[in-house]
Amino acid sequence: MNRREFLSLTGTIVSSAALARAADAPGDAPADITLRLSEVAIELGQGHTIKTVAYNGKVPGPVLRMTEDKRVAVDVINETSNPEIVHWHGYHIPPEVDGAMEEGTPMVQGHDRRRFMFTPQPSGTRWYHAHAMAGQDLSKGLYSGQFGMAIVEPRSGAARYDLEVPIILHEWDPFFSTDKGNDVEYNVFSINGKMLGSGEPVRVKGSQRVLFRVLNASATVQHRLALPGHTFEIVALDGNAVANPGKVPLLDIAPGERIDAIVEMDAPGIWIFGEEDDRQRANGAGIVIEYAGATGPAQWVKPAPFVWDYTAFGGKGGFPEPAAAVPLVFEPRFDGNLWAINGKSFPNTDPFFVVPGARNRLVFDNRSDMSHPVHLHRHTFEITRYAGKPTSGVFKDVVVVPKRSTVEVDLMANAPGPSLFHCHQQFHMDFGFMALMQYRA
Ligand SMILES: [Cu+2]
Repeated sequence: MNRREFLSLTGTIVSSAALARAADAPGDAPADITLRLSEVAIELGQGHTIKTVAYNGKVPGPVLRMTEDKRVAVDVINETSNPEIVHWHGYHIPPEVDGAMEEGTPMVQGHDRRRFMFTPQPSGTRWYHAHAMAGQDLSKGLYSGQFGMAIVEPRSGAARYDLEVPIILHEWDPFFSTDKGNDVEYNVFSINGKMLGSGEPVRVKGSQRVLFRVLNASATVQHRLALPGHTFEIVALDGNAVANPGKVPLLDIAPGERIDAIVEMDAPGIWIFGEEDDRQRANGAGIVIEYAGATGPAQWVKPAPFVWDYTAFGGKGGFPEPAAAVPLVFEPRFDGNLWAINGKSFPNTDPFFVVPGARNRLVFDNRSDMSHPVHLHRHTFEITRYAGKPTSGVFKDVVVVPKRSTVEVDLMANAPGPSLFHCHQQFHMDFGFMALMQYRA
């Protein structure tokens, strides 16, 4: 990847005119996309109907398709009585429309509506979801049904595949699993809004190349997925093409992450594409893949041990020195119920500053005994060093920082305005693990 490509992937120059136009009032022209938030009852499987808030009456919300650089008007109609907000995850769009109140995007009040206008970029597998605080209320934010996939099509050049299948993970019926109330577990799991065995199977034919666009829309759970008899060719992470597409036996995906994987359908049968964990799979975390003409029950085979490593999809590393390097230290506070960045918990965290128009390095230093999938809004970053290992060509907007280790990422600071940085684990984000990135004056 050369410098120009790096700039085009990681940088979006946002003009002040674009900012002024960003949050227009609803006009007479019809919206390109309408998202209607309402309370719904969703049948995940027999005997498992849950009440939640969802987009357009469905869980997940509709798969939205946009074209890179083609401006869209999105109407958000909130039919609930609570203020809500829709975040466009993985987009380089202005803070007024990005969908984080901490950046200045307005909430959509209960029984109100608001139009958001933006120019989708960059292309790739993106998503949209609630960005409201849930705190101790496990019915709100990403614990709810407010999530969906959004695909930004490139202006030109399409990937080669025969069939595209979204795979969207979520959990339901959450509860606090420890006396201290500092971890959340779930009774029910779903893919594409259905428990394993309850929805329609994914129907494939032998020798097809299937692009699975996998999205972990979980509030808190990292997942590992396998499809017995098949391997995954990883072509993109968080929607961004990787430097070194490689084949792996399973997918490891943290909350907020996306993986685009091509699977050659060369093992006829009926298979469970599912979570490695037996309890989660038994409670819904899977989907059936059915070859044309195959019969019998769906098969599961426990995958061999495998260690997921982002750097397997990267190059050798080696970068110019950044204009600035920003250390960000993650630590638990008190009894572990509150998280801190550089010693302070949100809303008291200090903003951190990057040099406009330049390469900036963020140095994540995780001094806790948990891994954290950290997310930066409105920017794409390139992993430059992962747990000590240099790499390049892996562009992401969420990266798992393993416990007791450091991860370094570079970003081009080309999207002025505040950008939210936080752990995508809702129970961490809501309890202090959040800070604003600002551009130096
Ligand atoms: Cu976290």
